[in-house]
Amino acid sequence: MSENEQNPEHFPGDGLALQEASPKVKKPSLYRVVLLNDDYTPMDFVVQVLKRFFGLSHDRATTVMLHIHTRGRGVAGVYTYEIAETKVIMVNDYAREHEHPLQSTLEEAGES
Ligand code: TYC
Repeated sequence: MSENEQNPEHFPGDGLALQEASPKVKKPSLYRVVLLNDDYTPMDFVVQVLKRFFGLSHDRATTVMLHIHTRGRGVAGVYTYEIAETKVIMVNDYAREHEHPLQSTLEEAGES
């Protein structure tokens, strides 16, 4: 037996300054998908986009569309980066396919 183990006053680690481990997991950053107003995209089309790609009810989609129409921009949804990026691509491709100028973009929203 070592001298230490025989000593009744010995506590393992006593007197050692231990540094806390740095956190291993990070809160995921969130991103807003923002739809922009324009003069040409039909209101019905924007409502359809908000329902189809962002899962909004008809009433909620109409409210958000009118907000964008009057204020210039509005949040369609908040997601982690890869999902938000995919939504932006899908909306912009869908609008282009239908020959409407509707555009969406990403905006950092902080962490969850
Ligand atoms: N301003 C368009 C119009 O008057 C409607 C519209 C709403 C367009 C929202 C884009 O993101 C948009 N037809």
